[in-house]
Amino acid sequence: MTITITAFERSPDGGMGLARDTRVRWALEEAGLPYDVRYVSFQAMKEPAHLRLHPFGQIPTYEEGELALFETGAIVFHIADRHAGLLPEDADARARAVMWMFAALSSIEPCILELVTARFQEGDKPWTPERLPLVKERIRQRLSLLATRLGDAEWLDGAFSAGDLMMVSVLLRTRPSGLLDEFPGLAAYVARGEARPAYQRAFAAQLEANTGKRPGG
Ligand code: GTB
Repeated sequence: MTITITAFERSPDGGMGLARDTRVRWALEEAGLPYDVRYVSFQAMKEPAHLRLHPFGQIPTYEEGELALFETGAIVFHIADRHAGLLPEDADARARAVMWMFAALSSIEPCILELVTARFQEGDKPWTPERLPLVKERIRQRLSLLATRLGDAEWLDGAFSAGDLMMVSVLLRTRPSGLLDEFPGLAAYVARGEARPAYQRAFAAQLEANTGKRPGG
């Protein structure tokens, strides 16, 4: 059955791979699934046809036959649950991989999004210079604890899983601020994720869609 996802017609990051369609593309590539992309403008995202797919008028969405999903956590879990390669067979290991997906989305991503909001949506507010250091410190606290837990391990819990895919995707958003490089262990972990051929294909596809160029091209 054909899988169709939605992505920004023009991502505000110009193809850095930070928009959330990249994590869905990555999961599809890891699972070896072909997919189509429907590109939507900011205006089209708020129109009834797209709102039927995504109640909050955002990307990405995922359609497969009668099934329509939004929320990258749900989409990546669906792909990982139905196809080999992203979740372990062992039930306990599988539960832990899902736990790491949730950790990425609910214990790490929110403080990173706070920084995005503080800089880009509230950057002109008078309180921003005072707020930014507090927001950054909250991210540092979380990253420090995550770095301690990861230690010298290659991945968060044994073999690469959807938990790592989600964590690496979330951590990538700390790179532009310089915060990721403050944690060399996490920076190396993210680099291992980016080195995966499936990630490379996902990144190249979104780059080409946004710039017309292939990586290095
Ligand atoms: N919880 C949802 C999920 O995980 O699927 C969040 C979806 C979401 O935030 N989608 C964003 C969106 O559609 C795109 S990814 N925004 C448009 C809108 O709300 O009107 C967030 C994003 C946007 C831009 C960059 N960037 O330019 O670097 C990075 C990430």
